[in-house]
Amino acid sequence: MIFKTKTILYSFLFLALFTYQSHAQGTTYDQKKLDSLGITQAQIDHLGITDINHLSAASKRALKWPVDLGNEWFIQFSNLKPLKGDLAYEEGVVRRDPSAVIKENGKYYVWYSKSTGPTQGFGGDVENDKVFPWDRCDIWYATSKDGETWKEEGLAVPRGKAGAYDDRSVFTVEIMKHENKYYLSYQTVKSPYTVRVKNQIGLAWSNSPNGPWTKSKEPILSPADNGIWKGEEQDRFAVERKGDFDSHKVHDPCIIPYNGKFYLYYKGEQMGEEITFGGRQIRHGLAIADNPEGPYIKSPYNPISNSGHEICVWPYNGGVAALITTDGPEKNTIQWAPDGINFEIMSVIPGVSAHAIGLNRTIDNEKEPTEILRWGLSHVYNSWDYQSIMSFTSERKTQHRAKGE
Ligand code: AAL
Repeated sequence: MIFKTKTILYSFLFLALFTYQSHAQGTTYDQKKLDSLGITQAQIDHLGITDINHLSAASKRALKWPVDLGNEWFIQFSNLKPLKGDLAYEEGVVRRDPSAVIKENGKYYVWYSKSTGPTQGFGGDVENDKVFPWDRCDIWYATSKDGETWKEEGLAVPRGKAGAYDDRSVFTVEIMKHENKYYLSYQTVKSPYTVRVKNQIGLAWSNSPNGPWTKSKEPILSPADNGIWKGEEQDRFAVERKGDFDSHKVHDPCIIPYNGKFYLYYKGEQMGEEITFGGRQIRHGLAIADNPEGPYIKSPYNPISNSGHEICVWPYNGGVAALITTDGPEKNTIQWAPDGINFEIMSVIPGVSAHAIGLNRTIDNEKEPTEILRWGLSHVYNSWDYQSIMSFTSERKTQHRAKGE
């Protein structure tokens, strides 16, 4: 009996010591076994996996991550800061969705959606009411010496005349400068602004950032025409067929010169949109043109994201980087595509305080992957009726230490 107890005790001690040692030092696996699983010893050590014969579902996913990912793409955003001067919050006025910031004549320039008065929503008379804060908007612009105090310069692009495709609202604008010409791309809505109304993208160009602007006669991009509404009632969730990811709305345009062509990234909204395990069904698309004015042809690879909201893209290292926020299972990630089309997750970042980002295109975007996000513009909901433009900063985070550590 005593002998038996001793044997059991020793066995336990041996086992405990063995387990401690193998964990303390990490287990070295047989190369054949590693090869059969298609993994390396370095991956096991990096991920701290206890036993490759018992891989959890989470470890199996982690083993698919690239080992050399690093933290170059990992950042955190600051809280937003109010602007000064004419772009400070003004009761009764909507200023939102700032474009990128560019520098001309020694001044920063920004364009944005501007409207006045409260939002009534869709419950009443949509012919005369204001259904969203971005309804009944025109595109205005402002300049600044320091990026903090802004002077509103005036109207850049007004809504179209009654009957035009942009007669109800022009909003959510982006700027592109190419060969000394300026291009504003923006969303357009034709009246009446019902919940089923299709949203399109328009373009205006000028030889000066101060205008005058010439508008495209037709939209440069429209929703896919392959969804079918169910019934006559204004219900955007009732569909016979949903159609492509952008069958209802094309939004948030951003054109960048890329590989000798013009890449128009946009947000798609689908007829019969659902809430998925990542939130709203929102995805991004791409349309490519040989000339800035178009025609823009949608990529057969669309959608090129499975998540996101407002478009925030910049060229980096021969490819295109994108900040993906707000909706979908891959929200709060920064992604990069070597060809501008096939995006992979480069970092998963803490909640993004800065939405509808207006990137600061004066920053050297090639310095490091996220350099362009060091400061720029965003907007805030002061209330459901009124929004104002704010500034953001972000910083790289490369270590996590306790106070005094
Ligand atoms: C934003 C953008 C578009 C939408 C509205 C104004 O977040 O996605 O611009 O139309 O909301």
